[in-house]
Amino acid sequence: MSSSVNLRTIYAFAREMYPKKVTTNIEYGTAGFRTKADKLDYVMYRMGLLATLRSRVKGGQTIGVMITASHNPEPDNGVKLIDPRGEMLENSWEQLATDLANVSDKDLQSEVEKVIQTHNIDMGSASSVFVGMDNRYHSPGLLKAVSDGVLALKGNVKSFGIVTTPMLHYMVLCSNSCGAYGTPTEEGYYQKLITAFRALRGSECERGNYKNQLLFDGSNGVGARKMLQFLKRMNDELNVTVYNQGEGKINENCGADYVKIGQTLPIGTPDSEPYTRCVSIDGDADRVVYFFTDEKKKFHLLDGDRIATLYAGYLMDLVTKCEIDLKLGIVQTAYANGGSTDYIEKELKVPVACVPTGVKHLHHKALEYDIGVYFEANGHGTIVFSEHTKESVRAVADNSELNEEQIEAAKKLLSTIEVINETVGDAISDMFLVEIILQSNGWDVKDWYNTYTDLPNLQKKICVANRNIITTTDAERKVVTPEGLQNGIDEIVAKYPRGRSFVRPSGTEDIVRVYAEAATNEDVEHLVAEVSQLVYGLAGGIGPELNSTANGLPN
Ligand code: NG1
Ligand code: ZN
Repeated sequence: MSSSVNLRTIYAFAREMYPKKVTTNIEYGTAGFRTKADKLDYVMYRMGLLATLRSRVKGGQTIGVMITASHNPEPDNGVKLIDPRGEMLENSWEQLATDLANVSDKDLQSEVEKVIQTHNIDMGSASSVFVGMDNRYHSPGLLKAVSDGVLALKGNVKSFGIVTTPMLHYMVLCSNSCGAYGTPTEEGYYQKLITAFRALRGSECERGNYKNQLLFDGSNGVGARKMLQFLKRMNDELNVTVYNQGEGKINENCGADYVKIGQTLPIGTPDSEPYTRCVSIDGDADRVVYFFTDEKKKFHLLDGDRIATLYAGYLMDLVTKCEIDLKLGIVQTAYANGGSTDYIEKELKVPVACVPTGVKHLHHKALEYDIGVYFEANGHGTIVFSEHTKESVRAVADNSELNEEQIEAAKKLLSTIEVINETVGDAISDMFLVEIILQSNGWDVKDWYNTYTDLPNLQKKICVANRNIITTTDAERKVVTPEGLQNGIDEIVAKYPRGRSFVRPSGTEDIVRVYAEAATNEDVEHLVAEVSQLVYGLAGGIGPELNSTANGLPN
């Protein structure tokens, strides 16, 4: 190991600038590290160290560090590392991240040395770390801490300032693909998406029932700013009114999570005609949901399941027209509405897989298909295309001897690959593709909404002494421990037509989540109450049950 870095700097920096004052341990979970912003300085510094080590392990490829607490409230912040292909950090390194975050300042140097030795890292070798942040007021201070961590190991750090989470994922992949994925700049990102959007949308803005009018709730987050940047460059091709642009607190009474969980309009929604398309994204713009109100002002949600099915229908049509044999699949989690799963299996006739909650699980499963569409019901998702798919589609598009329709479909598919952010769910890119498809189908929200009916469903949060006594299997759909809980759930569920319920410990909050769906609103209320009662008793419930949240129920 050549070491051109004086590792004692690690402790000196930690002691002087980023001392660990917190004694409780923190865990790198599905959302990276996430907690109150004032407890994160030392974690950020240490993640700067880790990102530099990871970059050197990966032969100097760029690693991303995104500072955000996504849909969480303003006082929170968090950090996530991005791997070279723009993907979430590899599993085994999640444990290293947890270990590094929890050692004392004094042991920090030896923990770093351990990583260097285990991975045989040449500390004199090249490295590159990209850092980005959301628009919380404490993010710049945390970004400085990450940068100092990189500098302590004599790494190279580049700050992108305020960017959406998916933009930083994009930058990382662009940098590591030597520009093949796109230009690793903010302008490069806008131009890539706008060019593909234009190619697919053509000059016709309105078609059939599709109207070029959209209300966009930016959740007072970074996505609002970036949407405005897109619009500046887009000459009315998309008529978007952006609200919750940053005048209020991030995610407060607005944003995709608020809309999905509360089944309600975000604050500040402008008055509009019934059936006007409305979009809501979250604070770091990696989730998107659609919604509208009808003539009776009743709220209707079009969530991640709806977006996935819309995409799958469109892609199948293009693939068929291209006459290429490609395997398309949809990946969901247990939270996907049973109505959507039925529709995928019976109407679309597309294979559907169910994986545990957490984007990385969905992403990895989706990579098994030639074209993998994945979405969490909460609106996080994207499409991944295999190299084989890209090559075969390109071959059709370039073969002038084939018929026009076939070539046209292949060209459209190529532009679809360009408009989508393959690295991670991207609210704005996802929204562009939804708009393209609705326009291409000549659909308004009613047409989209009528493709299938969601089963009424409810979620509850239960406080228990130790949520980890609940363990699950079968993509979280069955409980393993505590004993008797699954049998109890089965007995309750059997009483309700189309009933389904599952229980799992949250990965991001200290609670247990109970999900239920059933044929009627009344049934689902009883079902979720009965299962919650059972969980409360068998898993050691404490305190009052927290808020219950409704999907598919009348307001
Ligand atoms: P947990 O808290 O593990 O349920 C939540 C979301 C996930 C995912 C993560 C990461 C639900 C039910 N769960 O996880 O889908 O988005 O946060 O942010 O929406
Ligand atoms: Zn997010």
